[in-house]
Amino acid sequence: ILGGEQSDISTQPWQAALSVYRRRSKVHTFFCGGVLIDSCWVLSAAHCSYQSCSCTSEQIFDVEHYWVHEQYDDETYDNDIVLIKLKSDVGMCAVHTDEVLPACLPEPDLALPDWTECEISGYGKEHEFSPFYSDQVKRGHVRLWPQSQCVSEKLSGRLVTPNMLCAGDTRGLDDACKGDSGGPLVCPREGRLTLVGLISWGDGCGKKDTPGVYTHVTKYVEWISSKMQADGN
Ligand code: 4AZ
Repeated sequence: ILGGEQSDISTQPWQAALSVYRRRSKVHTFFCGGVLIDSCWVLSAAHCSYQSCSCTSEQIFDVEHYWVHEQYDDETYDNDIVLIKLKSDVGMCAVHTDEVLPACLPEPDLALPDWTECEISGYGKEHEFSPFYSDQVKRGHVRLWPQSQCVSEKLSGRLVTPNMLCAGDTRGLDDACKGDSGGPLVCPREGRLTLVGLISWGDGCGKKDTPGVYTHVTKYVEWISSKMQADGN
């Protein structure tokens, strides 16, 4: 997260981190964000899914199974969403605490006003060319761009589809960056923060008048619940 501020995990209790565990060195290497949406279920970006272990910062789980969206396009990042089932022997994974709590999914017809002020979070880079990820979760403030301005002209010509949404800081400060992808864009909705986007891609980080691009979660609510139901949840 560029700009923004150091946050506390109890303010971001749905924030998940994906990492690979290397047995030899006994080191967890972080690579992407994620969002806890139920005790055993995490959403992340499909482009994060070519790895194999999932860990929240306070409660750590292996991945039992994951479903990359059938129409995910590795070139354009269209349908950049993966649903991850956490492994558990007892049918329950994440236990609700002050630090760990699932995010609310939106209703399938949720449409928020343009420029709604929302929040992003993650452990990603604080500067585009920084070699490091942040070791503490950060949060940033971005506004939802009108869909009419969320177009390839604003993003170095890269394709933007209706399954994507744009959000950015009108002050030109806060933005998501490398390592934040898969993590949450949450917006206030009837007094609660609701998951609206997954951090997906952008033209660099924190460039003036250039929004970050997010997977439009509202379009996938049916897809998410059908997968969860088919798995017997
Ligand atoms: C990334 O590489 C990335 N500024 C994510 C978000 C943005 C840029 C890059 C948006 O994961």
